[in-house]
This record gives sequence, C-alpha cells and structure tokens, in this order.
Amino acid sequence: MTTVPLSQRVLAGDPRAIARAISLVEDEDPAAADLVREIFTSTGRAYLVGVTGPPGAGKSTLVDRLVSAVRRGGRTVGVLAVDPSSPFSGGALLGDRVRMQAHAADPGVFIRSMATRGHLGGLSRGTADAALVLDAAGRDIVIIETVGVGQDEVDIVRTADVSLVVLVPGAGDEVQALKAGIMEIADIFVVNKADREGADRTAASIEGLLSLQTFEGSAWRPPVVMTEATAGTGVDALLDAVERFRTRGAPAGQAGRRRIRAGHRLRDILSARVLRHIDERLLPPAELETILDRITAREIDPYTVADRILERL
Ligand SMILES: Nc1nc2c(ncn2[C@@H]2O[C@H](COP(=O)(O)OP(=O)(O)OP(=O)(O)O)[C@@H](O)[C@H]2O)c(=O)[nH]1
Ligand SMILES: [Mg+2]
Repeated sequence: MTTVPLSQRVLAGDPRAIARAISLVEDEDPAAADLVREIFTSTGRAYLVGVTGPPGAGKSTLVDRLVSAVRRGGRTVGVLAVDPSSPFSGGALLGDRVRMQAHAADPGVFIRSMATRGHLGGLSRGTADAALVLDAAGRDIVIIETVGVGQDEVDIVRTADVSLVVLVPGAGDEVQALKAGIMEIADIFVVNKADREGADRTAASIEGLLSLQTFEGSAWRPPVVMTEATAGTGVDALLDAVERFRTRGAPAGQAGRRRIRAGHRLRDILSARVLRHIDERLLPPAELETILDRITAREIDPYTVADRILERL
C-alpha cells in the first residue's frame, strides 16, 4: 500500500491534510520545512487579507460576515485566527467556536485558531506558513485575524496583501494611540459597531489623521468603512473596498508587497536557524553558564562574547 504524501493531499485540498499540515508548521516540526518546500511553487494564488484591531472590536464577527460574503461570490476561504495567549484571548476563542458552527457544513470554509508558542517570531513564522498551506490547498482568500496589541501580531497583518484595521466608536484616545502603531499599516479602516453612539465622530477622527498625511503620487488613500458586524451591515461595502484595493490600490503593487514579505520571511528563517545553530552546536550549556557568570561579575561584556561566538560560525 502506498501512502499519499501529505503535501499532495494538501495540494488536493483535503481538509484533514490541511489541518495536519497547519499543526506541523505551528509546532515548527522539522517536517514543516519539507512540507513548505514541496508546496511552495504551488502557492501565490491566494489573496491574503489581514484583519487587526484592539481586543473585542468585533474582528471575529466581521471576519465571519466577510467569509459569508466571499462564499456568496463563489470563492473559497481559509481563516487563521491568531490567539495571542493574552488576557484578551478568551473572547477570541469563544468567537471562533461560534464561527466554526456557522460555517461547519461548508467545505469551502476552513477556520483555524493559531496559538502562540511564546518565542520570538514563532507566531509570525507559523502563521505565514499556515497561510501558505491554505494557499497551496487552493483557498482563494486567506483571512488572518490578529489582535493589534503586539509587534508580532501587527507584523503578521502588515505583510498581508491588504491590511484592515478595525476600530470602534468612542475610541478617540485609541485613535490617538494608533498614530504611532497600527495606523500606518492600514490599507482600509473599519469603524465597526456603527450602531453605537459616536461612530461618525470616530470615522471623522480617522479621516482627520489621514488628512495630515499626504498620499500624493500614491494610487491609494485608505478609505474608512463603517460596519455593524453583528447585523452584517456594511460588509459588502467592505468587501468592495478590498476588491478595489486588490485591483488598483497596493502602492508598490501586490508584487512589491509580496517581495517585502519574502524578505521578512527569509530573514526570519535565517535568524531562527542561526540562533538554533548557536544553541545546539556552538554554545554548550555549561559554557553559557560560565559566560553568564563572567558577564554578571563584569569580567567580560556581552558584545565581546557575542563577537567571539559569531567567529565560530
Ligand atoms: N453592538 C455591536 N456589537 C458588536 C458588533 N460587532 C461585534 N460585536 C460584539 O462585540 C463582541 C466582541 O466581538 P468579537 O467578534 O469576538 O471581537 P474580536 O475583535 O474578535 O475580539 P478578540 O478576538 O477577543 O479581540 C461580541 O459580543 C460581539 O457580538 C457590532 O457591529 N455592534
Ligand atoms: Mg476575535
């Protein structure tokens, strides 16, 4: 009996194979690198939609509605909900459970929560590879939902083909705080919970911030779309905005953005591998302990130590 390789089953779109493959990349299993190697040339067809915003903004509810809208158009979807394992994550998991029920009977929808593994860069690596798996499996649209709290989460969404930043009314202070953070990654702003008091003011304050920026020479000025995710209001308009961005928005073009993403990924893989190589081959634990003793005792500085270890590479 011959068993069909996992990569082939992924390429055939088998949901169980997709689930298995995502587990491999999430665990950073050594087999994950081989898997990505085998599927990589079959990727690049899916359109990656990043959705981020503060905890409880309604991201999951909105993504659920987007999924329905995409499905009505006949395209298939994969959703990766990144659970930051933060104090806020309870809602995310609950939301995902509700979502999974709503689309459970639809083979055109694949939803998966990604957990953080608690080490630097692990989250973005795992998520990027999981998106590749869904892409290889033929999903037309891959939506990645993250809570816009940490750099890691923001990085994930930054490198999507289009980035949606979801805010809610009464978030005036938040909008101010966003200026430095996720403000500049938004291709499209969403003011969700538009049924609430102050939605217009929030939209106006985002517009106000946008008016301080110049978009001269760029083909795209981020629109502000109002939605009420619970009722599904504004979701078609949001999907339209995504399509508009896809066809004529991306500043350096989609290819440019993907090139940047490729650069991030490569450096990410390299740094993880170099560190692992150092940990496993170049710096025995006993030696590390001695070094740490000496640094603590101020006998040697960490820069000198780092230089010496790098010379062994
Ligand atoms: N009034 C109102 N409530 C909404 C709307 N959209 C979502 N909610 C509610 O807001 C709460 C949070 O929704 P989620 O979709 O879980 O929000 P989230 O941003 O995914 O939350 P986290 O993933 O935990 O950060 C839920 O109780 C939703 O029912 C909306 O348009 N109007
Ligand atoms: Mg959520």
